[in-house]
Amino acid sequence: MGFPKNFLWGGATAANQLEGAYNVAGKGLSVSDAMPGGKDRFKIIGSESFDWTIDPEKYVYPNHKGIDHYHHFKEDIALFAEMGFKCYRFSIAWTRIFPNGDELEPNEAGLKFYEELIDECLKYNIEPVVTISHYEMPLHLAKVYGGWKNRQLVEFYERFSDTVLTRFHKKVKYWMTFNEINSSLHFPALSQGMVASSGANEAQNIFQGLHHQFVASSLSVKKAHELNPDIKVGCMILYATTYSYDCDPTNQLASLSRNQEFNYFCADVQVRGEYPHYTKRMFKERNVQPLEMCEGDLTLLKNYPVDYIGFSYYLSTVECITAATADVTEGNILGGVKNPFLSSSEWGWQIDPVGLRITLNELYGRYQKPLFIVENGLGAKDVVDENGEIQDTYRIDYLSQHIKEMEKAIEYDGVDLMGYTPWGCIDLVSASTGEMAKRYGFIYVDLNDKIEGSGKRIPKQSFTWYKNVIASNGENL
Ligand code: BGP
Repeated sequence: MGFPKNFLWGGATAANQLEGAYNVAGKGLSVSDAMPGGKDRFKIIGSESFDWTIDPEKYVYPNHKGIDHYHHFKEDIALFAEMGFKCYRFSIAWTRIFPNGDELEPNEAGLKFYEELIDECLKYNIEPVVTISHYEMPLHLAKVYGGWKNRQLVEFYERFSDTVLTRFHKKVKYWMTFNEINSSLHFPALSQGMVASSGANEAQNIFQGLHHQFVASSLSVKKAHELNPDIKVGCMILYATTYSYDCDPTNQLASLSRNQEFNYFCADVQVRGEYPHYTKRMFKERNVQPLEMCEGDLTLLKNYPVDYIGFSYYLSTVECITAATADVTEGNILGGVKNPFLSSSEWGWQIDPVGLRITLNELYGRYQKPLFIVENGLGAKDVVDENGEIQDTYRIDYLSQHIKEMEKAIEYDGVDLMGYTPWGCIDLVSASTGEMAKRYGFIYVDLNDKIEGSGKRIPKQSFTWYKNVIASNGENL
């Protein structure tokens, strides 16, 4: 029993974080290409007011080189195959297909690259799982159009999405429209390419941008199903289970609101096809005026919901509004009242395997559609020992504890879980820090934060462990 026979074990990456070759074969600049590594990065991704006019070509930013997967994808996919991957989640860089985003014709060299990558996966019977847009929208669309708050983005995304769906619909069954669509509530610059317009209400822009993304996502679902009714298109939510600090009803209500607004708002629209009831409260509290919509938008959302719920899960958070002095975890990306029952990663992300079982139950109970954990993992500073090996037992512990909870959710709770693709299955540039030091992989890549080094790939201890997990369909943890 336990995991279903056809369970999709695999790993996940994103083009901007590993491909490198940022200006090769006609590729344009993306918002990620315009971001430095290190401390400055967090200021940018969390702010709507980043100055996109700084010329990224004058600097060497980490995403420009990544791990040069562009030139090493065959070697990397061979290693995934050696681990026994059933699927591989990656994204298509929008800027390889439409370098500026507003062209009418796609760049054939970009399409060809992904065709080869997909064929390489299929060669090993690895099912490709494609994210259409993962933090790599064309910089030109941010600079000139102001990002997703501009309705024109729907048309540009639709052209991009139609192009890749049309080209690859016979080879790729699983798709996702936007990576962590709700992350714009935290990182509008990275997620929506937002540029501040003077005096504008940031929340107004973010929700307007989200509406445009919802419409764009439904258009993708429509197109995909027209091309091939068997295709499954998912949403992708950044999910962080949020607990109440204590049983004070005031904190309980606050955590309920937090879960609705952060974890469910986007999924409610994308899965149920309509804006949820608490939109009223959210907009009122943030002084968001009614969104601009075109005729037919709401019908489109209703008619073309997603087929499954993809989500990332790394941590849980605590909501507390009554105690002004609650302890806080250092550097927690999602704001962090400390949970005394949990430990944290070096970056303050609170490790919570049971929270994953709770999440699976909450999501399945709410939507009754298949779930897919498309990101999970432990960022850590791995060390190569004197024998040239990486003994990442902490990562094995983290992953095995989460897999055990997944199994309970399937076996005892009856949740329909399609697959599991741990994040950064090969070391890559971190999204929040822009550095290599925060590693997630089963495969070590010999590069430092300045992307200097041999680039050599070395399987870690977790590589063999995960291979056994997959071979035993989750029995040998
Ligand atoms: C998610 C993103 C990924 C990835 C991951 C880990 O939010 O979808 O792109 O990077 O988090 O985050 P980080 O790299 O900041 O540790």
